[in-house]
Amino acid sequence: MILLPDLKNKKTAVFGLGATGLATAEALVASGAQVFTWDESGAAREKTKNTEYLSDHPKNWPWAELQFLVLSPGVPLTFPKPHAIVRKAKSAKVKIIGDLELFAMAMNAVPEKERPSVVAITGSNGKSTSTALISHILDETGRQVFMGGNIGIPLLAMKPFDKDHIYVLELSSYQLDLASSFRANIAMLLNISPDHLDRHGDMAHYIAAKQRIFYHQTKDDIAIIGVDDEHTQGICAVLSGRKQAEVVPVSTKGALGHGVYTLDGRLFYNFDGKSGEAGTISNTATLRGAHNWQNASAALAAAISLGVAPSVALKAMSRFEGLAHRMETVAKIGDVRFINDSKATNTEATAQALNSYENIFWIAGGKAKDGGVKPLREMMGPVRGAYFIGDAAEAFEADLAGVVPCIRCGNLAAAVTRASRDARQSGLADPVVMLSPAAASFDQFKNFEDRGNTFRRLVLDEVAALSDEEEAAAKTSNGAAA
Ligand code: UMA
Ligand code: ADP
Repeated sequence: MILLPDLKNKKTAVFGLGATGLATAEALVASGAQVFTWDESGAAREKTKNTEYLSDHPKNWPWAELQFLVLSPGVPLTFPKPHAIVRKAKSAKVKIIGDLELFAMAMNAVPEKERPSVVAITGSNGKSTSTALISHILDETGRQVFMGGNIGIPLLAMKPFDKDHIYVLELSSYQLDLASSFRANIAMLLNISPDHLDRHGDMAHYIAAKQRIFYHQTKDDIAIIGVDDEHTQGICAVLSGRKQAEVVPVSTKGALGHGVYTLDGRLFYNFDGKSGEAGTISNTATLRGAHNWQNASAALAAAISLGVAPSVALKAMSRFEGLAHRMETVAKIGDVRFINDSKATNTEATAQALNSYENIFWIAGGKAKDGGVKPLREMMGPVRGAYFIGDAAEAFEADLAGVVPCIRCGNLAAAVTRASRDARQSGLADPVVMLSPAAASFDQFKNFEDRGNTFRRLVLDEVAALSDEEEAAAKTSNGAAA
């Protein structure tokens, strides 16, 4: 765990006792602080039994003495409206921070020359893939690499700092919104498309939160930025003008005079006085599709910046196993491939998935985000049938009716059965049944992992049922032959 400086006997508060809150409370206690916690769920509060950070309702907290309030990322700070705890903290003039700010406070307390390296990754899509890919490359090259943040291991539960460590952090817009002194040696913004607008209010606020990843960088630092969308292009122009850190643009749409780019499935680099071709990425199955080439290009830029030879980075990428729930092949029945892309919770991520295959039997829906799926109308070329589930089903059908055959299935089980049957009977070459929801999971599932795991189980049940049927048919025909 990471210990925090100057908190001995100081009073602090933590609101929200999920992964972030629990790790934060433990780190604060271990740092000598007195910690007051609360969560609106009784079950979450139960977890504080037998700990030194017992829950007590915020009305009983010593507000006048609190150093700060650590807010969990899932608690609304500003939109749709500030949570009551936010309003209370503001009226009591108590600073509101997140776990990223505590990570920064711990790092800033280390003398500069003894600090470990920090690589921070954000973007609307591709954060987890890029974070895991960079960690994998560094791990293969023998570095002491630690991966955490929004990807699952809370920031303060990571290994204590050591000069030789490299921390590779996936950061969400919620975490960035609650940090004011965080500095990354290598900061990466992959792309920006509409997401989480319910929490940020509008695109301008969402973009502002993402941009915070570059705050506090100095001329010794590297800013890696995807320039394939208009929002990040604007940010890249501003950063380049500011000359605060070395800016390394990344693209999959064409050659760059300065930066890292993919052209015809090959990766090229041209920055920091080095240029050349690193190798071919298009034959790495776990990094299929232009969106993954964006992740690979950005990862190459980070690896080169940390002294890894480009060809060595490429070789490591070819051994990347990929992450579950991101365009993950879970089974094949005959010619039909079943793909779990449950992590595609917005239209941009689903657009990438639909662009990567032909003859798709597409399962989508869940808890819709602002804007629906109208932007996907032009992506329906390879889609042979759309099978909608969850709260969003009706709205998705209204957005895509007339462009693609739409079938409302209610739940995932019905959708898998129907899509699987249609794909098998289609007679098309290499059909694909793909769960790529373009929506959040919370209407029917605990989270995207639960949704993806349910899909995998349903598909494996389907595989078992079909092989039973085949066996029975073979027995019958053998019997008939006898
Ligand atoms: N809670 C309240 N009141 C509220 C909201 C929440 O009391 O108004 C309580 C809940 O009862 C619950 C706890 O807060 O007990 C949940 O806290 P949280 O929603 O902040 O989630 P954590 O468990 O701390 O997980 C967070 C990230 N979740 C969010 O940002 C929503 C996890 O990212 C991350 O892995 C974890 O910290 C460790 O860093 C998940 C995620 O969905 C993967 N992230 C979003 C995304 O990727 O799109 C940003
Ligand atoms: P995040 O952590 O930002 O949600 P993931 O790597 O988990 O990103 O991928 C989430 C979804 O987005 C998956 O469906 C994946 O196929 C898609 N995706 C991955 N990388 C990108 C990218 N660079 N651009 C757009 N979509 C992407």
